[in-house]
Formats: sequence, structure tokens, C-alpha cells
Amino acid sequence: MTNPFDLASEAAAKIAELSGIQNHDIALTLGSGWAKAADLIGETVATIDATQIPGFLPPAVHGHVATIRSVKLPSGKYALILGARSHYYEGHGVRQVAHGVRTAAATGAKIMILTNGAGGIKETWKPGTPVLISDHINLTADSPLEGAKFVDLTDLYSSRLRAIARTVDASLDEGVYCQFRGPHYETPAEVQMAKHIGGHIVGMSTALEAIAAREAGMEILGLSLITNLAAGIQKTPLSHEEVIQAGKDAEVRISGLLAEIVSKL
Ligand code: 8IG
Repeated sequence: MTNPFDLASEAAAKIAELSGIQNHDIALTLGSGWAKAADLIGETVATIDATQIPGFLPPAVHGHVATIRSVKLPSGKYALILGARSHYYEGHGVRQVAHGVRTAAATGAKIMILTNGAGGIKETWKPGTPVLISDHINLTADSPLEGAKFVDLTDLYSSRLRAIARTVDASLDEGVYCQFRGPHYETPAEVQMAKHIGGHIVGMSTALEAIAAREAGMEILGLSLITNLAAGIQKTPLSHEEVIQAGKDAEVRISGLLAEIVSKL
């Protein structure tokens, strides 16, 4: 099997060929609720079907988009937008999960912005609240790293980038992201466990990606859109449709916030 870094280099070369942009400066993975940011951060110079790029698979989940965009920012920098993400629960393994961020790094990106829709444990958060990720607890019992790579994860979610985000919105709260493997949501008891071990956000994507992004040398900004309160915190059952709807309702507001943050990087 091709080594994952060679595959990421091949993917980056294909993105350069199809977009005409040789080097990207920052990259964003846009999760549920964040997609509109792609239209707000700058001028799209190329939209690529992700399945044309080596190593990318079609999305498994309704409501997720499979395009890769190259966007010219007002500053003259270029952003690579990954609309396609492989989730761990899809069962294609950690290499597949890490391929997007490794490709981003191979296109030259030094900053990786990881966004997601997630469940909130703090009762003060209402659906539609954007939250900065301050740290994570990886409950997947897996790692995207292969072999003896002892990567430091202190300040994984860059305090420098979080401070920049707060210059845009001083009221942005932050929390510790707990990644469960999914695709089922948690039981209320698991949510209580996450709370007791120091978690504030529950999700299924970002911790593994952040580890791979750090291994690739990127500085990371993590943002969660709280689309629902976690199981048992919210008294009603969780439904994927409601989660998608909460994302849509918040999309314009939080995408504007993200675009403003990007303009300061
Ligand atoms: I959107 O409540 C969304 N993604 N693990 N738990 C987990 N992932 C999520 C949740 C949630 N909501």
C-alpha cells in the first residue's frame, strides 16, 4: 500500500494541477453548520470534486458535501477548503481519516482550521452556539500515527489562534472536545463520564484529525458548533435531522464569524 504521505503528496499535486494554485497557506475542514464560510472568506478560484483527488472517497452521510475548493483571501493568501471528511465510524481506518489534513499540509498549509457539529455538555450552551476547542480527550482508543512517532500534543489547539478568534468575538466560550468513535450518539451515562473526566463537547471527528495535523507540522484552530445538548443533558432524544436543522439555522451567523477569524490570520 502507498505510504500515506506519498498519497497526500500525490493528492496535493493533483489539487495544484486542477486549481492552478501551487501553494495554499491555510486549510479548513468545514463540518455540519460551517459550509457557508466557504463563500464568505474570499473568492473561489477552483471547485474540485473530491473524488477526482487521489485518496478521497465520496461522503457517507447525507448533508455532507464532497468538494475541495481553492479560495483567494482578501490578503492575497490562498485557503484550501475541504468539504469532504472521512469519519472514523465509516470504518475505512485512521489513514483515511487523516488523509484530508495530510493533503492540506502537502499543499503548503501551515494553519489547519477544523470545524464540526457536536453535542454540548455545558448546560449554558444553546443549540447554535459556536465554541473554541481548547483541548481534547481521544476516546477512540486509536491514533492516526503509525509507528513510533512520539508527537507532542501540548497546546495542540493553538492558544495563539484562539486568542485571535477572541479578538473577533470576545464572548466565544471554549471547551474540551471528547471524541467518541460513533456513529451512535452517547448514552446519558457516557455523557456523564465525559463530563467527569473533564469534557465539555462530544463529537466524532476532530481529535484524530488534530493529531494528524500536528504530526504534519500545522498549527490548529478547532471550532465546534453545538447543534444539540448531549444525551441526557437535553431531555429529548437526539435526531440527526434536528442536528442538521440546528446547523442550518446557525450557519449564516457562525460562518460569518469564521470568515472574520480567517481574515485575521
Ligand atoms: I452534530 O451529541 C453531533 N455530533 N458524539 N455526540 C457525538 N457527536 C455528535 C453529537 C453528539 N452531536
